This record gives sequence, C-alpha cells and structure tokens, in this order.
Amino acid sequence: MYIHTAQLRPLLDSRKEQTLEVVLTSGRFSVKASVPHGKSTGSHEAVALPFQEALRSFDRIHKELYQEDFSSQKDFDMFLSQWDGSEDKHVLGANTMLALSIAFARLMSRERKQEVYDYIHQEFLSRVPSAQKKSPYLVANLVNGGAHGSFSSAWRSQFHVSPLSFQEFHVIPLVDDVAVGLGLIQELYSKLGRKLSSYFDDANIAMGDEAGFSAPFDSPHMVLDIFSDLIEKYHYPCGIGIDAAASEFYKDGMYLYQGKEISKEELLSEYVHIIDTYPLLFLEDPFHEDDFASFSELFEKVKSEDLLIVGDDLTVTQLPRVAEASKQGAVNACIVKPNQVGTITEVLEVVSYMYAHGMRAVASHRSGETLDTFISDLAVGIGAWGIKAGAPVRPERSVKYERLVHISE
Ligand code: 2PG
Ligand code: MG
Repeated sequence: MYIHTAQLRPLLDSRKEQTLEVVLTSGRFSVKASVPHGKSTGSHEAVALPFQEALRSFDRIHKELYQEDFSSQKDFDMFLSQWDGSEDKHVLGANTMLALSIAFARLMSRERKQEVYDYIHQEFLSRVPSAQKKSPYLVANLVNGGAHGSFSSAWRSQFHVSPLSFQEFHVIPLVDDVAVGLGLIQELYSKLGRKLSSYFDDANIAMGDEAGFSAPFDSPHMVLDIFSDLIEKYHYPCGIGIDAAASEFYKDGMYLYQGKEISKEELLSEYVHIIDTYPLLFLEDPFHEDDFASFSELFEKVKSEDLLIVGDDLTVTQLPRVAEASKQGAVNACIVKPNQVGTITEVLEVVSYMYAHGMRAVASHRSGETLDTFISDLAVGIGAWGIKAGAPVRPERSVKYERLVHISE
C-alpha cells in the first residue's frame, strides 16, 4: 500500500497539554490517529518529542513515506524504526511513530474491509496462533491520588492530611459482558459520589486526571473501606485494584507514604495487610521501577491465581524489561501502553512474549488522553485480560468504553 499524503498536527490532550495527531491518506481512504501522554511516566519509556521538534523530524521523513509500497504492518513499522535508528526513539519520537503506526493500521483495515480489532487480531495470530479475541475486564479508576489527584487549596489547612500516595483505586466488574460491566461502573460512580458528599464538603471533592474522584481521604484504607462497603452492600460482582505508581513517592531508597518515610519492607507489609483485608484483584507498580527484587518478594509472599501483580513503570511495554520481570518472577501481568514503545509491531511482539511466559496483558490509556479509541481495539484484538480507561464520565475516557461496547455488539 502506498501512502499518498501524511500530515502531523498539534492537538490538546485532556490536561490541555500539547500532543499530536497524524492524518494519512491512501487511495480513497483518509484516517486519523492521535496519541496520549503520561504524567507518571516510567524513566525507561520511549521518548515522546514536543510538537515542534516532532514536526521537524516529521518534515524529514514524510516524503520518504510516499516512496515505499508497504506490504504489511511489520513492513511499515520496521521502516519507522529503522529511520529512527535509536534505541529510545528520540529521533522520530515515539509519539509520532505511534500515531503513524496506528494510522497505518487503520488504513490497512479500511483497505481490507476489516474492523481494526480484527486486523490487530489477524496480525497477532501470526505470533500467537491460539489467541482469542475477547472483551477485556474493565479496570476503572474511580479515585485519583498521587500525581493524578487534584487538590483544592482549602484541603491541607482544613484536613491536615497528605494527599493519597497511591495513584489509582479501581473497581473491576468480574462480568464477561462489557456493557453490563460498564453499567456497574456507572452505578458505582454515582453511589461513590453520593457517599463522598456525606464525608466531605462538596468544595473539596474534585475530579482527578482520569476523571475519578479526588478528595481529602485520610488514608488509602478509607478509600478501600468505602469501595468494599459499596461492593458488599449492593452485591456487586466486583474486585478492587490499585496502581500504587510507587516510583512517584520513592526517594533515595525510602518511600514517602502518607506523609511518613517508610522502608520497602514496611511498604511490603502494608501491601500484605491490604491484600489480607480487601478483595484486591490487581496491584500495579507496588515498588520503584527498578526494584525487580521487591516485586518478586511480594509476589512470592502473596502468590495467588486471583491476584495480579502488575508491571507498568517496571516493564514499560518493552521486551527486555518484560523478560527481566519474567526471569525474576516479579509479576504475573503487565500493562500494555503502546506509547511506551512506539509501534504496533513491537506491542504485539511484547504481548506474545508475555503470553508465552504465562503473563496477562492489561491494555491502558494514559492520564493525558485524546478521543482516539485504538486501545479498545487493541485490547479485544490481543484478547487482553483487562483494560484501564479511567472513569467513564468524560469524553476522552467514555469513548474507549463506548468503543468496547460497540465492538461487543
Ligand atoms: C499509569 C498511567 C495511566 P500515566 O500509571 O498507569 O493510568 O498514568 O499515564 O500518568 O503514566
Ligand atoms: Mg501505572
């Protein structure tokens, strides 16, 4: 397939920060793809370039894009990787690369009269012949702390509590029907909102980066108690998840946890206590991004089929880090964020490695999102265990859920 025109355009993400989108045309078809941005980014992620810099690189590559007849996704992505030539993608920029890679996938699927998730699935089958398409479990972030929290100025003086150290508190409906799962999340969201109004002044309840609630909780236990009470009271078939994003509160060998310096051993005991007390299903980045050993220690201690210990900043959707996590027995699941690595081909490669080594995949949005819904198609196409897409109450998050429901229909 020949690319006839390629454009790179600036775009604002949900945090009003600049990101980018690509428009590609081929023959009769014109498609768009945009990419999100993280805030709690892992230091081993591929490099995203600021728009003006990205544009300079794009100006150099885009005419070359018109010269080639690309026969497959792999062919196109290899072209991008070779043109970039760097390990961390800083020449072309992983953000531009991913937008191009997704747009190319959309063009190919239009050409082949396929849905994007079918196209991804077909690509994936060549690596994992037994792969099944399926709707993922919804890992919905309803309380935003850490780097994603919003704090009103009245907070600290009025409540004298630190903001939550953990970044995300999820509810996870354990139902196969994605529309039913979404309905449960919406119900929980409204009930949670009403409950929070009974604890806090409305002026102190804000919306965090991923559209979950942000409020002066006195500890993570308060959030977990509220979640488990709601789940129990209404018999919701739901588990609970946490993304600690621990690199964000780690400094010089210690963790600044809820306003107190604690050691990794103390943090580990806190996790064991949480796991013993609450219906926890999912625990992401419990330790600093380079501390594979503490992940393994925790994993050994709490080993259970029913609890996912998940790598995100630890594994950054990149093969060498996922392989290291597997070798060290650090996790049994990994977050899959396409913009941590840069191309669809590399995403599929790393997911096939994960499956071959008994790990589950959880496709994920970023905290600064756009209206692009590629991750929903990706999640279904690779048969991911789950998807993180935030709280379904703001367009950049809701569109991901709507796409999943539409696919399942
Ligand atoms: C995470 C993500 C998405 P960010 O840590 O998992 O929820 O946050 O995009 O800020 O890295
Ligand atoms: Mg994370």
